[in-house]
Amino acid sequence: MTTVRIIGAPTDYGANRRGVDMGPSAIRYAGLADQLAGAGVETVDAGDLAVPRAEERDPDAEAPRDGKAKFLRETADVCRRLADKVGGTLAEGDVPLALGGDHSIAIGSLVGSARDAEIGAVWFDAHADLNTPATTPSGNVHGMPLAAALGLGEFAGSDWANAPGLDPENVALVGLRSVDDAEVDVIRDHGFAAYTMSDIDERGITDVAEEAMAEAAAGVDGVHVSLDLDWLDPKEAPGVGTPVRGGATYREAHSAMEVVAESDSVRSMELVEVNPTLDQHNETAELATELAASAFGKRVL
Ligand code: EXY
Ligand code: MN
Ligand code: MN
Ligand code: MN
Repeated sequence: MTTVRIIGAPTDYGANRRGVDMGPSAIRYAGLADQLAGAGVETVDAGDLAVPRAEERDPDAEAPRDGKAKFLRETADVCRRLADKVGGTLAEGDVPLALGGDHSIAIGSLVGSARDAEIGAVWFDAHADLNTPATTPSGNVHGMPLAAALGLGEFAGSDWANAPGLDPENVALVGLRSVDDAEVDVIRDHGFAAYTMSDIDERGITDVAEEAMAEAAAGVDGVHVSLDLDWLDPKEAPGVGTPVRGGATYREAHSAMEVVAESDSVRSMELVEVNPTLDQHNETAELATELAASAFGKRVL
């Protein structure tokens, strides 16, 4: 039986809105452990990483040489510790499930997941998260985690952000609809498998998700599944800090997670960007728990 170890990373250092640090609590309260039990997996809760409040820190304490990245020192500290937890979980034979927090925590998840392995990554997100300190329009690190883990731009050679076991040919982005010009160039230059909402409209989610998982899993030890709740349409998932209209529907999201489960290649996963202060009756957190259960194999029959 698979054991999923839940690791909370209650950060909002990388986001432009406060409140996403309450995500782990909201997701647990919404019934994550029960949902996963329904998928036939055992869960162990490793608790939350200790994260100092943003108000107590200086966002510009460690300015990058080139460009802007707020709370970079704090983000590095959280991601180093998360990488240790994720890597340690895998070393013990369990599957790590990280709960954000904003999407900057993915740097820690990816570095930890790739510690002793070659991995792929599938990125369910409205955004590409491929900015660097030099290209970011906002300075928010939640718009940079994929670039960071791939060691792009100012992240090249980083001792905490770069995951050498992750290569661009094993990265697939699914559901794109808000991509900055500099990110479009990165996608073209590196040849990522990138699927927009229009691709999903034209081909259907099952076809797109199957191809994305196959791209991510080709020739590697396993796949990290990064689920940013803003991948879904804001009508389904209102409790996110950077909503973008025209996202995945409830059924499309479940179908995609069912494809994820069927691929039998999930090595690690994260649920990020749930912001309870913007939610309605915790429904976005609830949806996150349901989608995690589908990704770990829950079926009606
Ligand atoms: N591309 C924009 C930026 O870098 O500021 C917005 C990024 C939002 C990232 C969200 C969580 O996925
Ligand atoms: Mn994201
Ligand atoms: Mn996003
Ligand atoms: Mn490599």
